[in-house]
Amino acid sequence: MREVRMDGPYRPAALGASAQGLLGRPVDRYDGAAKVSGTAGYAFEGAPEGTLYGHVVGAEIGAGRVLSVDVAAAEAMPGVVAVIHDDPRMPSGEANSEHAPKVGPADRIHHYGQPIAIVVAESQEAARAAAGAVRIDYAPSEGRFDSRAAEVEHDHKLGFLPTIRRGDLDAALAEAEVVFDERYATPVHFPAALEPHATIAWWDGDRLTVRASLQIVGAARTAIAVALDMPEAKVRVLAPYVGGGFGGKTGVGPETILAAIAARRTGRPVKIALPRRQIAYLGHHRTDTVQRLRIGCNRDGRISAIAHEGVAAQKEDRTFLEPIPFGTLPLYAGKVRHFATSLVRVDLPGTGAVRAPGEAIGTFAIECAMDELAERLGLDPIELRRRNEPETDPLSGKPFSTRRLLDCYDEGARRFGWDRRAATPGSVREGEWLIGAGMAASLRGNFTVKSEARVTLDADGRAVIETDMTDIGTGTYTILAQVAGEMLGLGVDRIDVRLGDSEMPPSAGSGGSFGAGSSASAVALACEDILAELARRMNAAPEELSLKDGVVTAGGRSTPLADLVRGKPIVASGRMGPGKESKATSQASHGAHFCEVAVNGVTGEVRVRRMLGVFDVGRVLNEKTARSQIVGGVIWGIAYALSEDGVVDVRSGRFVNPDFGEYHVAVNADVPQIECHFIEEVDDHANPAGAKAVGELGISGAGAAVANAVYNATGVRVRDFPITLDKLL
Ligand code: MCN
Ligand code: MOS
Repeated sequence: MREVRMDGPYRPAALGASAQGLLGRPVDRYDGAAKVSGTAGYAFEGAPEGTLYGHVVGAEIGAGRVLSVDVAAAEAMPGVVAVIHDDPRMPSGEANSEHAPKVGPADRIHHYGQPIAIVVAESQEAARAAAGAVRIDYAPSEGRFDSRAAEVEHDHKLGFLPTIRRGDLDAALAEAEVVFDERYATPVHFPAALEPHATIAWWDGDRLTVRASLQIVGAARTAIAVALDMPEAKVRVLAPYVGGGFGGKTGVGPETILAAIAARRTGRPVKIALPRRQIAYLGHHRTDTVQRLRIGCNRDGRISAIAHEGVAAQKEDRTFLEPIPFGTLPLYAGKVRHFATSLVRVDLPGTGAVRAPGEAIGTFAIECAMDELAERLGLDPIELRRRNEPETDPLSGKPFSTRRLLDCYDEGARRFGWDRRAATPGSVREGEWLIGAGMAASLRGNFTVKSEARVTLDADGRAVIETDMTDIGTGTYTILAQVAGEMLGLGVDRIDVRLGDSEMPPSAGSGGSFGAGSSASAVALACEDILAELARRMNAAPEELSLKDGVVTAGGRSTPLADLVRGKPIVASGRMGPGKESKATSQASHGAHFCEVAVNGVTGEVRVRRMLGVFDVGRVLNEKTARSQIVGGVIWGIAYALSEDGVVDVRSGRFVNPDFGEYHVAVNADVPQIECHFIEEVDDHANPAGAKAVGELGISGAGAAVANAVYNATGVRVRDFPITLDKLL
């Protein structure tokens, strides 16, 4: 086992050498053919013989108690095998590593849609039909469904981002020559992954296997074991292919626990895929927010004080809290700094991590505020940002590991043609269309998370990579093959990547945009160990070794890799974890978004015409998949700015629009050409792969760039998102 903790910068020599030029290349997806040909086994597919179908019966009130459950009529329906509502471990909600689910008969209703029973039948249709025949009597009570009306708690212990109060804000604002103070609001957002939350569960004696759609296999195994009160060693979790998660699958949905309960009760495998409208209630969503942004500066725009405060909602038994000002923390200079997220308790489904928790919606406030402030000061928005670019982390004083934000502004401005933007809002017209341009900074914190991988080099000169890491559409399969191929001198067709199985070495999982850097590093370290062993077999020093196309050369001698392996495969493991360096440096990925919109002067319709961004993400592991990640994030930004709007019926605690018919994610017609460029600087402080966060970077700031462009086009500043046409007229 080669273990490296990031106690200092570290770069494996074979990555530095880049002898194959493979890492970073826009290699096609390793799993692409399997996906497009329908042979990739997603959670709901390829069930064992005799698998039954489950359908969850959810509460039809938002708060109160269950008085009685009558399953007789449902049980009598054709094809029904069991209707379960009395299992002592019935989950009332989602489980995750920070939170064991509430267990026990679900007689108290915490939110609309909470699982009350599960119907198991021979077909999906039979299960669903019988679910409608389960009769439940309720005693409803008053619920807290309106987050804007609920009591605000400032003093709470929720979330990972504590309240930060540095310096005397009131005094600093009183002294400032210019004071900016505005409020912004964002609505509920659903993660909206295309693949529904789905599980197949089966038992072999007292051993449980679940194949589920989830992001973090190891944490899921723990959560399942806790929920079912069984030893972790007896739970196996498989997630080889995941059709998107976007944070919504970081935990374990109640459907997974229910499938396991139903499989135990019936003695047969059970599978459940949640219908779209149930996902909103049984999964989590992003809280709506109200945010206040205060900035004090002098007439030159030099910031002396910055305060970003917000209110986020959560249900009673969960500990997550959207870290609203997270992205603002290291973005701009300024001595006095206040950051806080207050809490409102609501009787709605839980809020949780959705792509870029904090930054995705916090950047609406800070990046629109910077745009507004620039205009008040008569400064170009990029110039205002430039004047406030900190040299070290403005909160901790730590050096940045790498930070190329100014370069992102410069290159973005040049490529976009920013100098042609008309500074006066509403001044460019094309017929009935008003044209505008806007920009915003992008930032996503970078985390280093313990990750392990095993690499086996076999006698055919092929390498096998194993780790419990997932590929949720991100490109994990491809980048891990590239890392091993780069270091071992093999084409990606000589590498087998096996992911998403809790029996494999534990990884960081896909979350927090730490997955690629962490798991690629673990694979790199395992490969370093293999190289050391090959060197030993060649009687050479590792640095003398060069590998290409399956041939190892050292000291003028060349040997086929397969000959060196001879019969017995070489097996090596790598483990990477955070260390002193991770704490000593301030780490984030950065970028700059540029946007051009056309707003119809008659109808208020907004069309995004062009988006362009330049990003600093450390080493780019695969130019194609990294670009896809950014483009995906930018599309989210467009939708957050213009259409995504989860509406709560505050009388009932129901969502008004929990499906794709009514909850409007951006579709092709909403999305223009998106350009994405990288400024590459390998970040040796971050992890051995030198790679920083990408998955959640594209969304950060993208919506604000759209909002700022809409303002530039129209002169109308909308601070209550999304910017629907009624708000522009
Ligand atoms: N990458 C790269 N160079 C880097 C870093 C990453 O080329 N320096 C590319 C790789 O293809 C890598 C991908 O970007 O597989 C994402 O890497 P990373 O930023 O480390 O993110 P994770 O692997 O941890 O993936 C999770 C992240 C998160 S937290 C959310 S939310 C999100 C996201 O990725 N959900 C997604 N992107 C998503 N993309 C898809 N298609 N589906 C989701 O559900
Ligand atoms: Mo991403 S919201 O951290 O899974």
